[in-house]
Amino acid sequence: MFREGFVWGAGSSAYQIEGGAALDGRGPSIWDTLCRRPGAIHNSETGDVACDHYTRFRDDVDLMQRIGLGAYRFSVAWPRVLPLGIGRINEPGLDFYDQLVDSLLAANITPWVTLYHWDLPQGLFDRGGWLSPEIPAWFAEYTRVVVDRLSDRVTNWITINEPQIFVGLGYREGKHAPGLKLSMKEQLAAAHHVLLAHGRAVQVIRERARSTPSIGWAPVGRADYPAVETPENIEAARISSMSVHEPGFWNNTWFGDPVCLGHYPEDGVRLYGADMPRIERGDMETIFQKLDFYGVNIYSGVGVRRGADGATETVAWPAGVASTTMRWPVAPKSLYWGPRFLHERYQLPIVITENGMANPDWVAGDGRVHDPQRIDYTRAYLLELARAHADRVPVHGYFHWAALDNFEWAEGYKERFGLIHVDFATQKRTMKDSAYWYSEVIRSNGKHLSDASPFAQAAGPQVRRVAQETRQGVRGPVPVPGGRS
Ligand code: IFM
Repeated sequence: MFREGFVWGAGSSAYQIEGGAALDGRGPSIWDTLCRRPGAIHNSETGDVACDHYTRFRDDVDLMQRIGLGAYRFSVAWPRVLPLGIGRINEPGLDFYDQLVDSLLAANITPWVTLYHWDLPQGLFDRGGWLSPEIPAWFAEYTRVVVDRLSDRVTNWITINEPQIFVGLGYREGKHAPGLKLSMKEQLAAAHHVLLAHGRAVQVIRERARSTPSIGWAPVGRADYPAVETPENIEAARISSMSVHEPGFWNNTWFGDPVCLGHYPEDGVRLYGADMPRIERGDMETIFQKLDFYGVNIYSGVGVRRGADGATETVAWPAGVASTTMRWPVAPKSLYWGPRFLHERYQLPIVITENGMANPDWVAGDGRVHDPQRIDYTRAYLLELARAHADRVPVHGYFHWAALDNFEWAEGYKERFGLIHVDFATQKRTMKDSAYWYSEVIRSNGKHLSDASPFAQAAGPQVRRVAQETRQGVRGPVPVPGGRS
C-alpha cells in the first residue's frame, strides 16, 4: 500500500509543547510577548508550561516508542539556543536538543528537525524581525549553531514551517505573533526575507552537515480538488491549486515557485504590481536551492469544478458538512490531489509533514480516550494518500499532527490535536484510541487501513495485541487504560 521504507511519524513544535519558558537561559520569543497581550489568546493562556516536554521529554519519547513511531518531527526553539537570536550561545539549550535526539535514536525513532516553527527571538523582532534585510544572515547563523551540534546524528532537516501562516496571520491579520497588520508591501518584504532565510539555511546545512542531509521545508498546502473527477474539473483544480488568487498568502505558489522554480509566479507579480518586494541581484539564486523533498501540511481542501463560462467554481459544502472543532471541513481528497499537483509542478518527492484534526477529546469513565472521529478522519485521508502512491506520486512519509495535545496558538489549549491526550492540570498523558489504531497502521505499513471497522478494533483485540507485542518487543507494557491487557 505504501513504499518500503515509508516514514510513519508524528510532529510537534517547540513553543507548543516544551514549556520551560524561563528555564536554563532560554530567551523570550515573540510568542511569549503576544501571549501577554490582553485578548490575544483564548483564556489568556500561554506556552509557559505547555506539555512540560522540556522536563518530561524522556517519558514522551517512551510513549512515542510504544506507538511505534518511526520518526518524530520537532522544532528547535531559536531563543533557547541563542537567547537574543544571534551572538551568545546558550549551551543548556543545545544540551536539551542533544538529549532529545539521543533519546529518540535510542528508541529507534528518527529525528526530523524543523529550524523555524514561529518562535522568533524577541531580541531579533526588536531589531526588525522578518522585516529586516539582515534576517537571512541571522537565520544562517542560528542554522550553523544547530547543524554544528546535531548533524552528526540528525540527517532530516526542515527549514521553515508554514510561511503562509506566520506571515499571513502574524504580519497581515495580526492574529498570530507578532500581531501586526502591515501594508501589502511590508508583508511581501517580510515574505521575501523568509524565502531568503530558507535559502541561506539550505546552503548552511549542505556546507556544514556532518552526515549527508535530506532537506525540505513545510509550507501549508492549498489543495483544491475536483469535486467530481472529470478531466475538465481536474484541470480546473490544478489551475486553482497553483494560482495566486487574491492578495494574501493562501496559495501554494507565492512561496513554492521561488523555492522550487527560482522565480515568483507571474500571476502574483501582476497582482502585486508596485507592492512587489525589492529583489537584489542574486536573491533568486539564494532562494532557489536544491531540495530533497517537498514537505507539505494539509488538513483540508475545497472541491472545485469548471463552470459553464470555463472559469473555476468552488462547490459549496453541503449543509452540516463533517468538520473538526476548528471548523475545518473533512476533505480526504486533499491528500490525493494536493500531493499530486505539488509533485507535478515541483518534481520532488512529497512528505506530508502535518495532517490531523482537532477533536473534543476527554478521558472517559473507563480511563480511556475514545476518539473515533480522529481514526475515521486519518483513515480516510491515508487511503487517499495511498491512492496517490498507487498513481505513482512519490510519497515518502506521513507525520500525524500531533504527537501530543498542545498549545494551539491563538486558540490556547482548547483545541486538541494529539494522538496522546494531555491533562494540562496534572500533565498526565493518556494514549488515545487513535494512538493504538495508528500503531497498527504503522506496524502493517498501511495495510491495516483496509480494515473496514477500525473502531471496534481500536477498542478491542487490537489494543490487546499491540500491548502484547510491545511487551515482547520493547520497553514494558503499553498502559492499556481500564486494564484490558
Ligand atoms: O498546530 C498547528 C501547527 O503549529 C502548524 N500547522 C497547523 C497546526 C494546527 O493548526
